[in-house]
Amino acid sequence: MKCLLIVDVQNDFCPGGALAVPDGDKVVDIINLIIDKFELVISSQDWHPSSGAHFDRWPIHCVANTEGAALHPALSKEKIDIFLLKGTDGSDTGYSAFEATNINLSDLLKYRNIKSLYVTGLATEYCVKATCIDAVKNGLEVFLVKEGTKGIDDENCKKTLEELKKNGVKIISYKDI
Ligand code: VGL
Repeated sequence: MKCLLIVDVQNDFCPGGALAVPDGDKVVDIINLIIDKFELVISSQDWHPSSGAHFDRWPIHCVANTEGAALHPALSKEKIDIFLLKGTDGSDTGYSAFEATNINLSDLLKYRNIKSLYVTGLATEYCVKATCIDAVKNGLEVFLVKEGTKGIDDENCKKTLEELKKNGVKIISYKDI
C-alpha cells in the first residue's frame, strides 16, 4: 500500500505568504499530477495559535483558521483523505507530520498497512526533512519526490537531501512513480 504525504502546502509557505518558500507554489502541479497513484493521500498543515515560542524563531505564519493556514487553492483537496494538524500548542515543535495532534500518524499508517510513504511539500529543510526522518524511524520505505518539494535555501536543501539519503530516504522523480 502506497501513501502520498503532502507536507504543509499552505498559503503562508507560498509566494506572497508570511513565510514564503521561493517557488513553493510550483509543487502543487506536481502533486496534482501524481495524486491519483496512491491508495491513501494525507496532508499536514501547520496550525498555530497566534502566539508562542515558535514565533520567537519565525515570523507569524499559519495561524489556525486564517487564510495563511489554508491549503494552496489549486491543490486537489477533494483527493485528500486525511488532514493532519500540527504545531497546535505554540511551542517550537511540530515540524514533523508525525507530531500531528489531531491524529496519530504512526498508528494510522500501521492500521492502513502502509509500507511505502511518498513525501512532498514545504519546506524541504524543515518540516519535510523532519517528517522523512520520523518516517524512517517508523520503519517505512520513504521516497522524497524531488520536484514535489521546495526549500528556503538552495545550499541547505542540497545538504538536506544528502543527509536524508544517508538516513535511507530514496530521492526520486515524480516520473518514476
Ligand atoms: C516550516 C519553518 C517554520 C515548514 C514550518 O513547514 O517547513 N518551516 N515552520
